[in-house]
Amino acid sequence: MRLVLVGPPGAGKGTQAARLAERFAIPSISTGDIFRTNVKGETALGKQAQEYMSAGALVPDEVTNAMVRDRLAQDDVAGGFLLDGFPRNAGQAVELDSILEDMGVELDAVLEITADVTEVTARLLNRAKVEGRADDTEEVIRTRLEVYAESTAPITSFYASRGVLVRVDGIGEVDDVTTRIVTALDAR
Ligand code: B4P
Repeated sequence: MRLVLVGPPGAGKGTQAARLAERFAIPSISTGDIFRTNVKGETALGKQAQEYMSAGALVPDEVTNAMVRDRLAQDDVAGGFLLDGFPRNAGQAVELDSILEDMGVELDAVLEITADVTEVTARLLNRAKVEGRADDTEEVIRTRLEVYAESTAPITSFYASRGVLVRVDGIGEVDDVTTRIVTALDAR
């Protein structure tokens, strides 16, 4: 199974990615998690990413694309993978096509998890209280949602036109959303 997970911040990508990775026994690759680990470890990559992340902007494509290409060159993706949060704009989608072509593989599905602005804002503000993530403030959440609408949402049409897009409602209990996703993927 080779999957991409797309959805606005707070739709539940990271939450569902962990469950899907376990179910399909594939590695979950979250660009957001990789960046956060590097910011925490104060690596060169973390220093490059930090200012963009805390402002709610996308980390530049040349940094993100190179990082994903390296990650997908590792042995554990041979049996499949789940990309959580990549691609996030048209340039990254083109790069992913090129990486997959070099690997001689194709995506099985691009899973879009939907949730409205009111719901995702409430979830992220709640997460701010629990985890204290720097990009979960009201102002930065607004920017992240704008970036999603402008840069990321358009790539779903691109994947729909290829017939690989699977859209699932992300509102409701986490278990119910997982069941919806698995049912939708099985139906393909
Ligand atoms: P991400 O880490 O991808 O952050 P996110 O969009 O907020 O999603 P996340 O996976 O964390 O949250 P989820 O919806 O699961 O990106 C962070 C930043 O990294 C970006 O802004 C950008 O700067 C940078 N970045 C990442 N990828 C990049 C790329 N490709 N290019 C450039 N820059 C990139 O969950 C949110 C909350 O909702 C959680 O608290 C969860 O518990 C809760 N929740 C989940 N499901 C729920 C449900 N069904 N009901 C109630 N609550 C639920």
